[in-house]
Amino acid sequence: MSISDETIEKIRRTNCQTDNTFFQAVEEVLVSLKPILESDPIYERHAIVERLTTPDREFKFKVVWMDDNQKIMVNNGYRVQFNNALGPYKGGLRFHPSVNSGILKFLGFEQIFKNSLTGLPIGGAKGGSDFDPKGKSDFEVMKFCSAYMTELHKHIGPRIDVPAGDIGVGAREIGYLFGEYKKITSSYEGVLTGKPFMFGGSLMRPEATGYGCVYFTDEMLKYAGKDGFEGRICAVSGAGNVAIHTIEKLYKLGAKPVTCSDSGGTIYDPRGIDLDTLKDIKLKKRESLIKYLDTHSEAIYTPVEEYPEGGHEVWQIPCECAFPCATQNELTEIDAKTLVENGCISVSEGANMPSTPEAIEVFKENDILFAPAKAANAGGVAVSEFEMSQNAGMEKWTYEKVESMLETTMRQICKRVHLTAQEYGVAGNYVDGANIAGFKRVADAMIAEGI
Ligand code: NDP
Ligand code: 2IT
Repeated sequence: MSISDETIEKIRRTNCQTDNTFFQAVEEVLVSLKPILESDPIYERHAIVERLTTPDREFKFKVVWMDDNQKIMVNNGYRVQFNNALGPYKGGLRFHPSVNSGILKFLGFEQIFKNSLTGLPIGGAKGGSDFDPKGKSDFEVMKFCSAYMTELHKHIGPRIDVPAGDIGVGAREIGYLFGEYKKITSSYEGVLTGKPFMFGGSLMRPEATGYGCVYFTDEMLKYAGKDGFEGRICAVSGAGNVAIHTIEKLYKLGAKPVTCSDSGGTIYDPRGIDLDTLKDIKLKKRESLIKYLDTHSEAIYTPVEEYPEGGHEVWQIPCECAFPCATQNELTEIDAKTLVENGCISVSEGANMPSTPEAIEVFKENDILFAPAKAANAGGVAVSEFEMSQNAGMEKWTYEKVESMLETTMRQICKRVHLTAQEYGVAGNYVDGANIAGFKRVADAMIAEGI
């Protein structure tokens, strides 16, 4: 692609949005909320739905930085502050070429409900950039992060808005962002979570989302009378922070995770994914998953070009428990049908909105236990809030303490979702249970705080 083609493509992508994810997320929530909205007119009187679906404010800004060849690069930066009825705005930053304001609005909207479900004092936000960290040197990532923070710092603060990581943003990026914030403001404060431990990060934050998702699923299986993970074959998609730690926890509970995937393809290892190799390839070397074959000739790699029409290879592999942990809409109706045919009993969303609405319908029709993202992956943001508490108190909690708090939080969320679904006449429907329980807490706070 020539430079001018690249530029035109970027203008099209960021200014002529066809992105539908925000509407998809809102529609799902509104359908779930029908019973609560109909049972109490107070929510309509206070225009809660209109107020909840409109962000408090959205920032879009230019990020100019210089690559290692001294070429000047321009990206779009964003932060969407959606709702702070329950606490400071809180939510991750995503660095990925697909990022636009529509995707961030969907993620920010979901974050309000997720954060509410944790029971912790945090509001909902999301941000990021169409910057692609892939293939960039550490120095380039640092320069981009500094340039991004030059603008972002005006809008955030430990009691205002506390960003964290998401796709493409891990401890390395958070470290650079923190360094720049500190430099600009001369203030050493807990303005970001997911920091490296040596300067205020929480132990267990890297593991939190994946571990939390497995704890949630364990509890959900218990409620359904299908105890435990021992010996269960699991399919996991993704090969990043969430997927890796989901796999790690699954092993600890006796399960056998046999798949993982990245944007290039899927690995199926019938002996179980070798976690050390996976970490080495994706976390340490930041390489393609195809490298897994170098040391594991028994595994099968399927590149994306060979995925089934309208579906994804990872869901073709027979499993009892599925964990989509890569990105939105990565599990389609076709995939859902395949999972059902292959005897899958549960699907837990480690990623945000990975299942399409049609896929969720298939799960519902077939009584598959389904843990929606805003409940199942809330462990990450919960431990982020623990990090905020540690920073505010100048404390460092032990790994054991944080993990025990994470486990309790996830089991409590599952209970809240389970009981809410029962209360509203949709027992076993965790989508409705999560939406209603998340909504109720934030809506009641909004009413109490007035307009
Ligand atoms: P990472 O950047 O660590 O990993 C993302 C993984 O998903 C990578 O393997 C990446 O492939 C793959 N991926 C990303 N986009 C696509 C795509 N469009 N098509 C195919 N594969 C893709 O991100 P996380 O693990 O942190 O996030 C994964 C999901 O979990 C996201 O939906 C995120 O919003 C959600 N989440 C994350 C939390 C956290 O604490 N980090 C908390 C709650 C939810 P490749 O390696 O090739 O880039
Ligand atoms: O989607 C999410 O919950 C996250 N990316 C984590 C947010 C956070 O503030 O830790």
